[in-house]
Amino acid sequence: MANAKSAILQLSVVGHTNVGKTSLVRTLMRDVSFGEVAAGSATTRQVEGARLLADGQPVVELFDTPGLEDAGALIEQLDVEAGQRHSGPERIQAFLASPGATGRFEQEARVLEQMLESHAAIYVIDAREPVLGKYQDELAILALCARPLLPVLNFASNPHNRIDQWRDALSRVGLHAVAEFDTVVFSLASEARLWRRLATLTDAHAAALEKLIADRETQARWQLASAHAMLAELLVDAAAARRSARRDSPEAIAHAGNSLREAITRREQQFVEKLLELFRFTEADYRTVPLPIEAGRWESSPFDPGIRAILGRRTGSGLAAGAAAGAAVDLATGGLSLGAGTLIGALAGGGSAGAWQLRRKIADRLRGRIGIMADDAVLTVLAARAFALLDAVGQRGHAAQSPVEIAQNLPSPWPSGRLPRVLHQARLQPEISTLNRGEGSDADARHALADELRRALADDSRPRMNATESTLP
Ligand SMILES: Nc1nc2c(ncn2[C@@H]2O[C@H](COP(=O)(O)OP(=O)(O)OP(=O)(O)O)[C@@H](O)[C@H]2O)c(=O)[nH]1
Ligand SMILES: [Mg+2]
Repeated sequence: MANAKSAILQLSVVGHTNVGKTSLVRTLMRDVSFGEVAAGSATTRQVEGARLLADGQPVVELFDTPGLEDAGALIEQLDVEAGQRHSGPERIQAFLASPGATGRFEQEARVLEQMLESHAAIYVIDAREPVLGKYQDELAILALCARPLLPVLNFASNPHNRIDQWRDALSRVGLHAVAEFDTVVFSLASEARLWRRLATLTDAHAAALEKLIADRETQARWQLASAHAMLAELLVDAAAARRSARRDSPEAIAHAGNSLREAITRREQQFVEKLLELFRFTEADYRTVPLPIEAGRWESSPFDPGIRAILGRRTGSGLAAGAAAGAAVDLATGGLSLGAGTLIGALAGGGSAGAWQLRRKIADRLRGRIGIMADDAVLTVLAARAFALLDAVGQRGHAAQSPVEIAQNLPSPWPSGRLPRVLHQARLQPEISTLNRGEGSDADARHALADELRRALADDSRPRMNATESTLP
C-alpha cells in the first residue's frame, strides 16, 4: 500500500470526464504544458503523474487520471465480478482482476488502480452541473476504494455554479470537507484552503501540506515584488528616454518622435515577456494561449489615439502632434512647447535650482534643438497596461485557455492620482535611460529612482485593473 511505499503524499485526481481534472493539475503545478486540456470528453487517456515541490523537496505527487464516463454500467460490472462476496477495496480488486478491467472498462480500471495506490484523492466536480445520478454512482464506486476523498467544486467563479446543491448532496454521503476552486480564475487563498481541507483528511501529510502552502505564499510575494521592480524600471526607463531634433525641421522632429515611440514600444514588449516568464506563462504559451499580443507584440501601441483618448488628457500642440510622441522640451528657449504642467512638474520634481542649471547646460549644448520625451499620458498608459497585465497574470490559472484581456477603460494607475514625482525627476536624467543611444550607463541612478518608484507604486490603494473579479469565498 502507498503509505508503506512513500512518505510523499500520493494524490489521485479523479472525476467525471471533462470536469477540469487536468486543468486542476496544471494550475496547482503552475505548468501550462502539463497533459492535454480540451473542451470534450475523454481527453486524458492515461494516468500521468507530476510532483509538487516546496523548497526544492517533493511534497505531493499528483496523478491525473482519465475521466469516468459510465459509472452506472461500472456498478453493474462490479456486481457481476464481485457479487456480494467482497466489500470495500476487495470488491474493487476483484473487478481489477477480471476481464472487464482490460476490456470495456479499461479506462475506469486505470482510475481505480491509481486510487488504490494513492493515499488520498481529489474528486473534481464541475459545479455548474446539477447533482445527477451518474455523479452519485461515481462517488459510490470511489467510496469502495476506502481512501480519503476531497471533493473540489471547480468552476467556482462561474456565476451559474450550484455550489450549495453540491455541498448539500456531498454532506449526505458523508463528505463534509469540500473545497471550492477555479482552475482558470486563480486565487492563492482558495488554493491554500484546498490544501488545508485535504490536510484535515490526511493527518500524516498535514505538515508537508503546510510547507507547500508557505512555499506558494513566499513565491507569490517574491513574484509580486519582482514584478513591481520590473514595472518601475520600465517606467523610469521610458520617462528618461529622449530624442532630440533640430527645432526648425518638422521632418527631423517627426523622425525623432517615431524613434522614441519605437524604443518605448520595444521596451514595453521586453517588460511583457519578462513578466510572463516570471509568472510561468512562457513564450510558447502565447502561441497556444495568445495574449492580446500579436506575434509577441501588444496589438495596440501605447500611443494609440483610442487609448490616449480614454485618459481624457491629450497634450496637443502643433509641435507635439508633429512629434507624435509626448512632450517636446524646447531646450533652446528654456520654454516648453506644450504642457506647461509637464515642465513645472519636471522642475518641481527636480526639486532644486540644480534642475534649472542642468537644463541651462543642456540648452546651451543643444541650442537650436528640441528634446522629445514621453508625455504624462504615455507614461500613464504604459503604467496602466503594465499593472493590468500584472493583475491579470496574478489571477490567471495555468489552465486558462483564453487570452488575457486588458480592458480599454483602465483607471489611473497612480496611487495619488497624479504622475509620481520620481518620473518627473527621471525626465531630467537622460543618462539613466537604456533607451538613449550611448547612455543608460548610469544604471545605479536608474535603479535608485526605480526603487523609489517601486515603493510608491506598491501602495495598496491602487485600483485593480482587471475587471474579472474572483467570486470565491
Ligand atoms: N472557465 C473554466 N474552465 C475550465 C475550468 N476547469 C476546466 N475548464 C475547461 O473545461 C474543459 C475540460 O478541462 P480538462 O482539464 O481537459 O478536463 P478533464 O477533467 O481533464 O477532462 P478528461 O481528461 O477528458 O476527463 C477545458 O475546456 C477547460 O479549459 C475552470 O475552472 N474554469
Ligand atoms: Mg484530463
